[in-house]
Amino acid sequence: DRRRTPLVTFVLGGPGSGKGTQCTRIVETFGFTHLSAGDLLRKEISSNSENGSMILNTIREGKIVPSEVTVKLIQKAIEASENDRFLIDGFPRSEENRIAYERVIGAEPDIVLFFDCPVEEMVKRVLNRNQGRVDDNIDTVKERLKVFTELNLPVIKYYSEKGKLYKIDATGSEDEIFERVRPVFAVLR
Ligand code: UP5
Ligand code: MG
Repeated sequence: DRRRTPLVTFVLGGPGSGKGTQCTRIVETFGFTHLSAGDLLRKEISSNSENGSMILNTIREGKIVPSEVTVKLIQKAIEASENDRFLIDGFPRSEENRIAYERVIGAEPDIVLFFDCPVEEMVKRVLNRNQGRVDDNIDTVKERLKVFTELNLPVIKYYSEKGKLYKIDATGSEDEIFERVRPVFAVLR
């Protein structure tokens, strides 16, 4: 049977800092289940749910979807999984997100990764991605960066003060970055 409290890692960093890319590597090596909050929200849009158009507009503007919507999607995904270790990618994006998660899930994350990447590099990666995301254009990227600085950095600071933060230099090749991530998980039970 699975542990009553799953092992949760929050994966944070600005737009294009490489959260999704590194999560794929962590899944392959350490057997986590990857829950990207952005992917869960994009799935809601394509499934024509009642919140779909609100979510689409919010993402297009680079703003944050109401906490209750995102937390519910994360909770459902955790409950639907057999796994007992999760990477929650791109969430919480604000103190309000963080508090809503802790209230609903009833636990704090075990580990918080922060992919620290220079702004110019993040912009370059996002604009080169070319996968048709409605928010991968220069205007939305500027707003995403602003929201990141104003609302997400305080969350990162909070976990740093709690001693849960692992700040990873997110420059260099994907392999080089993963070698900085590996030691965080290599010591896990
Ligand atoms: N790439 C990756 N690593 C590289 C490297 N080392 N060198 C060169 N290139 C590298 O990577 C981005 C691109 O860079 C890719 O093309 C990759 O190949 C390349 P990726 O791994 O996708 O970076 P990631 O950090 O995941 O970037 P992403 O754009 O997904 O981050 P965001 O945080 O902006 O996007 P997310 O999907 O999490 O959220 C989108 C929107 O959803 C938000 O703006 C918000 O409106 C909404 N949202 C909420 O409202 N609430 C939530 O909780 C979550 C999302
Ligand atoms: Mg991503």
